[in-house]
Amino acid sequence: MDAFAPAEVALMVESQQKKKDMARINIPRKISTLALAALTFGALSLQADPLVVLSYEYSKPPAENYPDPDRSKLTDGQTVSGAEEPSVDYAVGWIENPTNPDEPHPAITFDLGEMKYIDEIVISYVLWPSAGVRAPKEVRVSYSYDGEAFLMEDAYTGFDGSEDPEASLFSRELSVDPDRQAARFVRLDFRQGGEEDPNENRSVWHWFDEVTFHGAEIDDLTGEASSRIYTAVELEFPTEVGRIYQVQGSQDLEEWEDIGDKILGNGEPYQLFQSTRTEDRKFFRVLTEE
Ligand SMILES: [Ca+2]
Repeated sequence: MDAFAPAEVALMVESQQKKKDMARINIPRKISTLALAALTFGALSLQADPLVVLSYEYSKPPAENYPDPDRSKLTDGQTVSGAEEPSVDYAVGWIENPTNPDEPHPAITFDLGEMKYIDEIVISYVLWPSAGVRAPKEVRVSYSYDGEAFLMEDAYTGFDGSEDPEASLFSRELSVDPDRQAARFVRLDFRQGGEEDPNENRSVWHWFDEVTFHGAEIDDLTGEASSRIYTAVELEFPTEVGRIYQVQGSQDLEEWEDIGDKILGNGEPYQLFQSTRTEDRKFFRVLTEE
């Protein structure tokens, strides 16, 4: 049996309509500020600066003749194509047998030092087709906050293995877009391109000469990430000891929904705080029973 019969509601509203039992409140949807816009634009401009790489590790040591003993070749700003004299000395590489599917893939894990927002990763890879240095087939990118658990593996296949008429040894870039991924560690897991390789029964080289990360410090983006102002309402109504109350809300004065549980009056005013961030307007009423 419904304790709040329509007749009781009508009686209550009629008798105390202009007091506290029903509040009609028009609610603005959201408040925008110029300060928010300024923060957003400020954050976007930060993307131009590369993120600092603290260190990186290889899952599989590079080949002896194209090594990276100080683990600096991928972050020193030098590339084969950027050098006055293109040289294999700028590259770090692995030789792989495309016909052996069990051969371990080279993976490189970069440590950005702390959690950062990552918007773009630019991988510079080296091509020297006449020497068997070819584009990888794909790179699988995964992310971690602690260097242990890696999540969100995405595969990118945009490597371009076509030759360059201007040079026999050159580097080329692949840009991948993680869409503002937050991470401290990024792992690039390279897969060989045996199927498309014209010499697919021979071992092929995969060489890399630079990897850069673009994004933003998370601290710089707290304004964009968390600054929102939404409206809410605070209702208050008096209660009588032993009387039971039920707050209801409606957007059209036709359909009413209970807000929270029934309240047992204690003689003190009762306060209720309600978020209204998803609603243009809302009406409230309090039902009671004897
Ligand atoms: Ca380099």
